[in-house]
Amino acid sequence: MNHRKVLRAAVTVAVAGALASGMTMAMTTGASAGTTLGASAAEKGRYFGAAVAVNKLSNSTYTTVLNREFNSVVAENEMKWASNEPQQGVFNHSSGDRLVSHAQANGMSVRGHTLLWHAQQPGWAQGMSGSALRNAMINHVTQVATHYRGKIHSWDVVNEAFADGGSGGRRDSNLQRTGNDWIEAAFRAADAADPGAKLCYNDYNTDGINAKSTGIYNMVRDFKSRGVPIDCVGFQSHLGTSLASDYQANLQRFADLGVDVQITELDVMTGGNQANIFGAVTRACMNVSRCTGITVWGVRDCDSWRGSDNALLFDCNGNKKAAYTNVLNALNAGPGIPTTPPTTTPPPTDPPPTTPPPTTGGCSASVSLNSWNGGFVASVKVTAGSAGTNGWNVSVTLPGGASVTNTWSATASGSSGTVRFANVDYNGRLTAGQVAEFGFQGTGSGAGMTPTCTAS
Ligand code: G2I
Repeated sequence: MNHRKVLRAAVTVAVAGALASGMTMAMTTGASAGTTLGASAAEKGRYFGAAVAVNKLSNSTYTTVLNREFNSVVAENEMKWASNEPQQGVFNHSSGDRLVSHAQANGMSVRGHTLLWHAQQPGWAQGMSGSALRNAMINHVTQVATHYRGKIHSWDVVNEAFADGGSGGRRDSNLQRTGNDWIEAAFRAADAADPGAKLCYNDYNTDGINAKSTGIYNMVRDFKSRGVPIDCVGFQSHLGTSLASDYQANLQRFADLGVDVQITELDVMTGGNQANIFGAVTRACMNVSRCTGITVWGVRDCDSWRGSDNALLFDCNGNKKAAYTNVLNALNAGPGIPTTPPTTTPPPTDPPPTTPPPTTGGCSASVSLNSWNGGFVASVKVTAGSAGTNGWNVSVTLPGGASVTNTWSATASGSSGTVRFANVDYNGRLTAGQVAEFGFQGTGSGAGMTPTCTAS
């Protein structure tokens, strides 16, 4: 995470500026008000981001505002399925990589948007169904999350899967028709591919307590109770001329389920209330300690998908609007995220492995499966015994007819029958009791696999 880096940079600049102007530095303990959105949010332990159209990074008005004001970015379109897997199995990450490089060079964190969505799918996927689509979808999640592993603060793993209106149920889509478990399968695959990223569910028309947000709330509660790896919920917040009075209460009820909440695509229709609504949304986030950041959906009014709505914080020349001032003031006035006190007990661990770790030497391995009709993703945990490991090998015998189609965080020898997985460079050396994770995807059934582990 780069927030601390940004904060340090901002503080250094402020001190240097004060000295240069001959001011006497009064080292008071009062909170110093930040002067940009990113620095002010960072002072409160949060990020403030913008959606970026990568081809605009060559526009200097655009980039000046982006680099000065924001400490987080998200690709407006370039990390969507149609953009980065235009043909099945052929990945093109060039635009997304460009954004990640820009972010890294400027101390910004990156939100990933989005691994799976019913819209902006490549043509080849639109025409698929059943287990072929389920396999393609899991492969997409795995490959993209693996490509960006370690570089993404939060992924929108699934976008807009709930229906509008009063049903509170799922939206019909080709993905939904592969089975209701497609969302949890996606989260499990993303978790296996990039265990360090926060994994979010993201949607719109969830700006208060309503049937749609309650449907999502129930899904998140269910996921948390069953150990499906979900870390955050994104509230897009494409807003009109008023804000639901229970906007903050809605964020809070999700936070109370044990997930972070993020405002992910904020923009507000122009008019008398625009500045007030921007301020109110920012205050609501600041008042929820698990609201970890805000992203606006574009930099300047004329960058917005909402065209003549003038829905953003800067005009087309890059000048700050009244809405900007309200947001900055709300960031500076808001409470910070409480810092977590140092823990003396280790954090809760995942369910115990099926094979208990050996008490001396060696290593043990356990597998958890996420299956669907015709395929599966296996997540394997390797636990070092009391002597630690320099390297490890895990052997798994697949049921007849099953085969491994891809592997992450390990190297596979063979693809059917007994398959041997060896550590890769970065996860072979484990201290006693330390755990490494790897995964593989397969076709057929993965039921009943019992891994055995040998250490070197
Ligand atoms: O619709 C607003 C947002 C709602 N939530 C999910 C977001 O991913 C979504 O973003 C918008 C982009 O801002 C638009 O820029 O998603 C649209 C697609 O549904 C994006 O529009 C597309 C156009 O439809 C394409 O014709 C165009 O080629 O942008 C593409 C790239 O400019």
